[in-house]
Amino acid sequence: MKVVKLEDVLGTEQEVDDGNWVSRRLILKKDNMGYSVHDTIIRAGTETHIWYQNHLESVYCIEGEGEVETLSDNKVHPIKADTLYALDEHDEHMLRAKTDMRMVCVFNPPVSGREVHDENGVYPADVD
Ligand code: 9YT
Repeated sequence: MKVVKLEDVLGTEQEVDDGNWVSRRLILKKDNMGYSVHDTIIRAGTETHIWYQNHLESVYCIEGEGEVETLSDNKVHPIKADTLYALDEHDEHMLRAKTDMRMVCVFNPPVSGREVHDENGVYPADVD
C-alpha cells in the first residue's frame, strides 16, 4: 500500500504550475493504478480553455467557486464546493474561477507527470 501526503509532492516534479492553475499530482502513471489523481488549485479570476481529446477527467470541487462552459452548446454550469463535473465526452470547455478553486481531478488514462496544456487545451496521449 502507498500513502501519499500533499506535502510530499510540493516543490517536486509532481507539482506543475501552468499559470492559471497549479496541479499537485499525487498518483501518476508510474504508480500503475490505471488513473492519476491530482489536487489542483485554479487561480481566482482566470479563464482556461481545456479540451482533453486523449483523456477522460472527473473534477470534484472541494473549495471555491466558478463555472464551466461546454463549447459545443455554450451551456454554463456553476461549480462550487461539493460539485463534481465529468468530461465523459471529451468535452471542449472553458473553466472560469471566480475565487481560488481547489479541485480533486482523476484522469483516465493516467498522466505521466509533466503535462501542461498545448495551444488547444490538450494533453498529449502519452509523454513517455
Ligand atoms: C480542472 C482542470 O482540468 N484543471 C487543469 C489542470 C488539470 N486538472 C491537472 O493537470 O491537474
